[in-house]
Amino acid sequence: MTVTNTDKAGATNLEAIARNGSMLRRMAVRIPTYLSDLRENPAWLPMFVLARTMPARRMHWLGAKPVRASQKRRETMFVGVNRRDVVDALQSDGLFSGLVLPKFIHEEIAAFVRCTPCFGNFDRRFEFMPTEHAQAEARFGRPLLSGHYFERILGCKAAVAIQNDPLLMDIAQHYLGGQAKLITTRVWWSFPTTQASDADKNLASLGKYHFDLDDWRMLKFFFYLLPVDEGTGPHVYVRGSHKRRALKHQLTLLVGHPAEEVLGVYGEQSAVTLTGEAGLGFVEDPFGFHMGTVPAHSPRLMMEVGFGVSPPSRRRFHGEPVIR
Ligand SMILES: O=C(O)CCC(=O)C(=O)O
Repeated sequence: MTVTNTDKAGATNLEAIARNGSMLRRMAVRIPTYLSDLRENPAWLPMFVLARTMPARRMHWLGAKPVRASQKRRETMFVGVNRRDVVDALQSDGLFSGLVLPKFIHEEIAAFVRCTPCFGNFDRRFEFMPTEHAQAEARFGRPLLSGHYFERILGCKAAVAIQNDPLLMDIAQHYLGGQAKLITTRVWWSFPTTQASDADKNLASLGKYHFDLDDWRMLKFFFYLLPVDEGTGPHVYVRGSHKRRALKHQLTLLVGHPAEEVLGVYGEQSAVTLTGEAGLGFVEDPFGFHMGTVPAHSPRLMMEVGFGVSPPSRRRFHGEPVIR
């Protein structure tokens, strides 16, 4: 069969239509959450519009306050970590990996979540035990890509101890400025599952490079609570993308962009895939491009502690979007 230029152009148009359709579906799923953020805090809108542009961000960073020396020194659970090294790496790469949780801490959280029901795909109607994921998919008749604990995780003393560890606040203040405050604490599973929809992957921030626009300046600490290898849905971060932005990634409505487009700007070698033992922690500036990947064989159990500079949103504190 001969393929003519008209056939090729037709195929390219169809691909473009399919891409745009998927892009609109990805955006549509977040709209109820955006509207709720706007109602809760009208200052969210200028942030959401402007914080994607480098000039506006730079202006905002100028408002970073100096850190006041604390009177009492509190013990951290993290051994052998130098705050200055972490902040230097964040400033140059947007990423520091090498925080290690004590064994008893990640084991206590893993034990707590194994006997606590979680909510599938961020939806409180899909409540199930994480050990019964396959049965839950059959019961609810849909793929369940994630299982969140929302506020339930505050019932676990070890998770609260991580959230309140003084080293995290110290790093956050020295990176974001003296205004740094805790804005998220969440623990969730990402499950291997087939046929998850684009909308579910988008809500779970899986499979697509994106940057976060929840605040003007943010920092996220992530901890693996079980071992993570290539098949367990590792997190990927694009080094340097937090401080250098192509114009097309500033003047865009979308926070998610295709891998070839992102890596075309920053280079394949800038993408760091974070694998490691249970307890591995890393911290990133989530304005840099990043994503989770869909686990191929084993569920991933992850904790996030996020810092920002604006008052925390009630809804977002445990990572809960608005589902319609
Ligand atoms: O699940 C992950 O590794 C990614 C999480 C993420 O993208 C986010 O919190 O913004």
